[in-house]
Amino acid sequence: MQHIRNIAIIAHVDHGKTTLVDCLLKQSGTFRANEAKASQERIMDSMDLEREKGITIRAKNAAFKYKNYHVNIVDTPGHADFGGEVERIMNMIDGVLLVVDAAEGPQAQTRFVLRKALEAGAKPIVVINKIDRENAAPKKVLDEVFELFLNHASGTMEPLFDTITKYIPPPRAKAGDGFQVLVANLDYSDYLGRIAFGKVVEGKVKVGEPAVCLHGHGKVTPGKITMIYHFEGLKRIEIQEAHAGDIIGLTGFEDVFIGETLADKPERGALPYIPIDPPTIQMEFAVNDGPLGGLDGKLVTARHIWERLTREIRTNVALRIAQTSDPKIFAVSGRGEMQIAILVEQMRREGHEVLVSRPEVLWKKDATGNLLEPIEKLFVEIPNENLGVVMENLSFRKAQITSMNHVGNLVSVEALVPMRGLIGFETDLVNMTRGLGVMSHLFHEYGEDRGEIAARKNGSLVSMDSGEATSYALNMIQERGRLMVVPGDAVYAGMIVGENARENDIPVNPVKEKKLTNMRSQGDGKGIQLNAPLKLSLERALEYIDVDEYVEATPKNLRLRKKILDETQRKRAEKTRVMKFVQE
Ligand SMILES: Nc1nc2c(ncn2[C@@H]2O[C@H](COP(=O)(O)OP(=O)(O)OP(=O)(O)O)[C@@H](O)[C@H]2O)c(=O)[nH]1
Ligand SMILES: [Mg+2]
Repeated sequence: MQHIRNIAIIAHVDHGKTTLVDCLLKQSGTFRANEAKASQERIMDSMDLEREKGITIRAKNAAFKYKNYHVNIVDTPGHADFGGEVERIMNMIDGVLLVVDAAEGPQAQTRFVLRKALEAGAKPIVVINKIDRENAAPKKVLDEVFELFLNHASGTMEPLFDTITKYIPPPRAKAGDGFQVLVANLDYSDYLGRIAFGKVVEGKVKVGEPAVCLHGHGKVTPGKITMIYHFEGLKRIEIQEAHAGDIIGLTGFEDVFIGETLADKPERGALPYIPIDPPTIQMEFAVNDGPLGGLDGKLVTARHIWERLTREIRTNVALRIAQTSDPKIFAVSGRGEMQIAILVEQMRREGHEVLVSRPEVLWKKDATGNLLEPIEKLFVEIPNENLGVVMENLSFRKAQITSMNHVGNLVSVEALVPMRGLIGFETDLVNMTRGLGVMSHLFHEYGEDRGEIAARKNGSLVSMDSGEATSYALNMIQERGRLMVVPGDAVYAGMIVGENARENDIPVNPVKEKKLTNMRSQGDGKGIQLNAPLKLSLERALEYIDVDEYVEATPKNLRLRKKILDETQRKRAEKTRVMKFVQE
């Protein structure tokens, strides 16, 4: 059996099956040179009608020898009327040659016969045929054939399934009495409370059994397993008992955290605790108290924001939240501005309005009072040609390059960068590499203060009045910098309507109307050419704003504003950078 192979040739009509069988038979030396068959064409089309019409009507067997293999081969008809012939022979064979004309590409019958073959569990080999034809496009045809396979995912995926089961070893776990579960993820349900997900590392766990939670800081909480789930497809199925190696969800422990161990008894001991990266940046979430507050969103009060944040941290373990001395302001800490921006975006979609501050890093002090700041390990991969600008940008950000590797056209760079310097880097990277650069970062350590990092060089153009922006007014304002609003936009006093070309903030009046004394320019706006406004995405806006500014995020609008809207009050308040510290 080890030396037998049984295959069929399948294709759309006229794509060259029978001719290919000729070649296989002849080149494997099946006929002696003086045999009549050696010079005949389409040997397998032996019926008179087949020869007359030039098509195969009946499926037929042949065989050839190759090395010490005996290969049985079945030629099949491609014409749609004879599909039954193809279907019938499928239980004889284990593989098919799917022949496709390089000029015509896959056709209706190609699809049909491939489906039959895959349903029968035959392994396919694609043969792109007639590549000598004038309009042959073998590469394109190959792509098209690949598409066909994607439509039969169950069939093609089989080699991958086999590879997974063959190469991935069974779970590292051991059977026995009692149990240990290492918690790797959390979820929350209003009915069940906290659900801890993880692998049964040892033993077996049953519903109703007493258990303990071995916390990361050494504390032990006694409790009971109230429910166990495992996964079937995307569904969570309740089960009564789970065994070593299973990945399951458990309920019964409200304060279990990622990295901690659930076990049958304290003596079982905790598995090595894997701490998650600490939050290194913080942003303020505040009630939208601006004049347009509540116009777009339904969830606008401090209570709405706090409830939403509380719900978020039940499952999002990388975030921390805290109340501040101002009941309308909450502190949200996390691993990066993107992570927090995603939360803001979700909140907008749920109908929330919220003011969000610029991300500020969380500092620490060492035993002797020296300032320490979070240092991240940065990984960047960029095209060679962008190396110069990226390195320059990184050096402004106080990055210390630790390694650099050239692979083909790409360079991968590793660096230690203060988190402060990393804010806004992703946007720069995308611009510097036309989107080809990729980056990621991990917490490295709290290290010594890396010193001054240059911040935004432009001040803001701040509206001094409320109303609708007019093109007449914006036309004058755009002389001073870049606009962020368009005519017709609602603006208010204290709102940022543009970027000043200079470093300071200046008040502007975007709602001014032209006096209608000059008859010729009646019909405000005609003939005025405004430059395209600067439209910032949420993430970009968050890293763009200064310490005394907010992004106003509502379901329909993103606006930038000064924290203090009143001009006189704002002038009196000093723009000081308040340092935020980690709350241990
Ligand atoms: N240019 C070119 N023509 C080919 C090639 N292979 C086969 N043909 C021609 O294509 C036509 C059909 O060939 P067959 O071998 O009868 O095709 P088939 O798939 O067996 O056809 P059915 O059995 O009727 O479905 C014939 O005229 C062959 O000479 C090739 O590689 N290049
Ligand atoms: Mg044929």
